[in-house]
Amino acid sequence: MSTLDLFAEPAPAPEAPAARAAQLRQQLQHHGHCYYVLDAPEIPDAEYDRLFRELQAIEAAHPELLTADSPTQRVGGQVLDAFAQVRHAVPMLSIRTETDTESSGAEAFDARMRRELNLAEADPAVQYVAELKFDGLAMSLRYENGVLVQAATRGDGETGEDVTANVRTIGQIPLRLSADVPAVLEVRGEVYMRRDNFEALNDRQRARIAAGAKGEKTFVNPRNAAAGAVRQLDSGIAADRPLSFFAYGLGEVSGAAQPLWARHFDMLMQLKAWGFPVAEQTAVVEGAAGLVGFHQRMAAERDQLPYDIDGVVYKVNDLTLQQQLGFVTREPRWAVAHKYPAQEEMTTVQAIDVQVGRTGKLTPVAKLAPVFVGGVTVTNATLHNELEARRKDVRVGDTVIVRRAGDVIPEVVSVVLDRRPPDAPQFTMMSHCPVCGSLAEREEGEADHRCTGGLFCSAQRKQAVWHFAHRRAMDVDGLGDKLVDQLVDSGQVNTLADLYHLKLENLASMDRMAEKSAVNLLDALEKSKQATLARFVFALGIRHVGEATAKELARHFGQLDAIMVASEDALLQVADVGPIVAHSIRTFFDQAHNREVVQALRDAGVTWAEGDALAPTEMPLAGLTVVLTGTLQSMGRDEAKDKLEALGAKVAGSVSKKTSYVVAGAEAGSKLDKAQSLGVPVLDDAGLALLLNGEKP
Ligand code: 5U1
Repeated sequence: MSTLDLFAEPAPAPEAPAARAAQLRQQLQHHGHCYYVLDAPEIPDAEYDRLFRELQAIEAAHPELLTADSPTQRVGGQVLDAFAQVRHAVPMLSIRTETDTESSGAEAFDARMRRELNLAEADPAVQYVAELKFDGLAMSLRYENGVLVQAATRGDGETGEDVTANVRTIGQIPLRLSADVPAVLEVRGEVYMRRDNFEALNDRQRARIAAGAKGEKTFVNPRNAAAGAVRQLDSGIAADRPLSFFAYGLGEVSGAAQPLWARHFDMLMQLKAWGFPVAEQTAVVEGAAGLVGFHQRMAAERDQLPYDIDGVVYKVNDLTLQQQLGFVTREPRWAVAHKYPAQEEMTTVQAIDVQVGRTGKLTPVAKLAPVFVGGVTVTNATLHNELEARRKDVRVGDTVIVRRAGDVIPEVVSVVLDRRPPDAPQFTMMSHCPVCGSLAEREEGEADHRCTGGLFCSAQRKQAVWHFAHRRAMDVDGLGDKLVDQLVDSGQVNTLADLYHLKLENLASMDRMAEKSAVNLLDALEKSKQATLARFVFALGIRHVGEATAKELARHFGQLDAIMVASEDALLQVADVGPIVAHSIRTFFDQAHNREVVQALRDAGVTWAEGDALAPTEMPLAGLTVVLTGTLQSMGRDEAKDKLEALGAKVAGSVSKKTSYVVAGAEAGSKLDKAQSLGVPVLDDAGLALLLNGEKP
């Protein structure tokens, strides 16, 4: 039966519990097989759990419907034929699992324990061991006379699979223990895969698939990868998949001279002393408050752990009390697992939109049927870029598994291919920006498409205005982020040139804008109209054109019109400009709307001194290296730097023997000391004025 068949049938009406129970049993059997036997789950755990709970509820309400073969009557999965079967000397128990809020679950467990132990209110708090619930594969390790003789999976709790050869490859599992261990010691715990090892494994798998290897696949999550590795028939392959282990319990223990421990925690510490990994977070806590505190701490730490956990486990610490509490079917009464909200869920893709970011990056975003995952309702998941969307092959109409861990943005983990509608089209990135219609381009070697609209694209407008006003661009003092947001959002600034048409009344209507600040801003805008060519070119925000490149362009071409019409070949002649930068400049000025913005800025009065292109060597201060330090009286350091560079000097940040001059203002510090010790000439404001006159002092 395919998953499609399973989901195609609508759930029977509530008045037909027998039919629904039969259907659920069939579905759970199918998915249990996929999960436990094939290691290839088709649905997220949360979906499986929901079906399981629905069946449990029906059986509880209608005990006559309970059948011996119901999945609710079995702890684990089936045993693979290919592995030898192992009968556990002591059954591998399951654990009562609850998905609860942190306090009510812990309090209910503590209240249950106190009731079962007949404790009065005045009696002291029960002591618990709080542990992590690892998201891996339960394992029983049997040591005889200190030697690992067998590793077995849980299987159905009574009979598991002999996976000794594979488990021997796990470096963390001791093959031989010190001589003072009991003659027979079965250590129980969880085999898991660390997240970094999982990522590395999937990278290797992708490389193998890309190289054409047959039968290879990537893994959905670390647990799935760990289970796949443990069930490898070829232990050489298992060894290639790095696994880890945490111990948390015992099976058969015999041949010890006297009782070895009185508390669960002491037993864990003994296992640790014998060389088994025990999670360092394991803690002894008192009463419900202690359990709640642990739950909260672990929920906060969860995403920083190097491995996945899906909840926490609470156990009564005192072994005598554990014995007194006993078992219900296959679950001990003295333990409970509290699961965190599922981090993976299944939903459908209703559309794939393309969003344009402030830097022009085009991001495909899957619009999802709302789904509650990782504690929030998720309706969007980024697909990052076209390559990623294609790699995952996400299509409109697809059923997908969505993951949201902690505060990390939700992502599509994989597509449930069985449920893909027949004519779902593959995603293709659009050729033009969905916001402004400019060309969308992907540069060679880059994954992202970008809108080339720059100044013109409204999605990029805030970023463009903010960049334009920057101190090192047009230097518009007082035009901060918040004000830019308001001006753009209110529609007062649609193009950069609109900045120069702002009136006092426009600014006064903005939040937290005093009249004095508005007047100052208008003055700053007016002052900024007297630019330099380099600052203006930098202010345009052409991709890849930083401050240094803008200066080189200004120096090389002398005039804006020359830059605007320069071919890529001509641009390549400029120091600092390579093919990517040349292409970016050409593309920018090829767009009519960008040329229109430039013209509108000129019309608004933005101007700069234009000159002929000068070869750098012909400039008056060519060949000089100047260091600026301290507070100058005549001008700010940025202004001095611009002026010196415009005359061909290089302005450096540190003093060396090669420095031509150090210009030192008030409170100059170590740079001045160094200049003096190296004998580099030191200039004051007057000396700087001479330099800027093109004279060498
Ligand atoms: N940490 C931990 N995980 N875990 C899982 N302890 C623990 N104990 C378990 C299980 C199934 O079972 C025992 C309570 C029998």
